[in-house]
Amino acid sequence: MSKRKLTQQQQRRVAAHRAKPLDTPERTGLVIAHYGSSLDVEDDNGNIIVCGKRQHLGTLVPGDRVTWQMDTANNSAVVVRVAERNTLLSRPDSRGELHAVAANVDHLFIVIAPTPAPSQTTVDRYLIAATVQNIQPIIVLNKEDLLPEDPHHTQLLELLELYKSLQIPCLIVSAKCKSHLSLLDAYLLGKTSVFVGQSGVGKSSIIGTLIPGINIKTGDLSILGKHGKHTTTTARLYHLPQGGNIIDSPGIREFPLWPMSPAELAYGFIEFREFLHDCKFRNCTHVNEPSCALLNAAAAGKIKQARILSYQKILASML
Ligand SMILES: Nc1nc2c(ncn2[C@@H]2O[C@H](COP(=O)(O)OP(=O)(O)OP(=O)(O)O)[C@@H](O)[C@H]2O)c(=O)[nH]1
Ligand SMILES: [Mg+2]
Ligand SMILES: [Zn+2]
Repeated sequence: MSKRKLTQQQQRRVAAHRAKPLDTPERTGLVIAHYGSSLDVEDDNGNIIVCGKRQHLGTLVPGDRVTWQMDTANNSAVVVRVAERNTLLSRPDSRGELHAVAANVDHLFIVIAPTPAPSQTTVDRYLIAATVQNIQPIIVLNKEDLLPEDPHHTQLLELLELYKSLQIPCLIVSAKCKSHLSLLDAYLLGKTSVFVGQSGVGKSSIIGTLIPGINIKTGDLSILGKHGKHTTTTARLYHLPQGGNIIDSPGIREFPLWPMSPAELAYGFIEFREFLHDCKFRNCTHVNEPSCALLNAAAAGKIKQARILSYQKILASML
């Protein structure tokens, strides 16, 4: 049976009816997760309310503070407003379209591990996203227990040294052995943090260890490797018993960046900034131009070669 098509006027009337103000009391809440158009919203008493939302609100993500009301006619709850966001972590999909991941985040925990092996450009992309959104990044090397036998042990520690030299906090932990996890407390307590990183590095395992008793799925690496599947499929916010929120997010293989100019990209590498105005050409892309202040700084050892290479690799991937 074919669906009867509504005329434009009818469609407008339907939309106006749907958006009609409700006369039930307005209540505040925190978005915990979203599943398609359905949201898990925590009310002020800690109860989870499954809500729909007004269409014009766009995507709402964990960390969003919202106002919701009961729609008694439909016996459902509806989010009617979203508070202005302090920060928003977004990531583009393979077509370059930006998608919000988490809102009102203070700290971005970039989780890496000996397996699956980290990609420096992925870490650098996350660092740029954090810098642009004014979110403090922290790098966590998980699976410390695997380090001694790891053939790339030295490179991994060198990578951490590189980020430490850029004043980025770097922590080494093991969710499995529950070792050194208290190092995270200083950044977690009273803050909203989001955990990101490749699939299988142990984001959900760390969160499950930090908050005993929560129901959080962790994956089997051998299956992950075979099918490229993610164990965590949607971002979700958890409360720390000591105060603070952690948002777990689905892992990805490579974190793409939204299209940006060479100038914006270079600005995202914090240690490049002091050299950026000294290149001979104002539109220098810092690849092979003569009298490039950045390349000169790298040659003089003032900037790490690995970071220049990472910048050039990300730039090339955007062209
Ligand atoms: N040896 C070791 N294995 C760990 C550690 N932490 C986690 N794992 C294992 O790593 C695998 C993946 O862990 P998850 O926590 O599901 O990884 P994830 O980063 O949440 O993955 P996605 O949800 O797919 O993004 C599981 O088999 C864990 O048991 C650790 O400290 N040491
Ligand atoms: Mg997970
Ligand atoms: Zn230059």
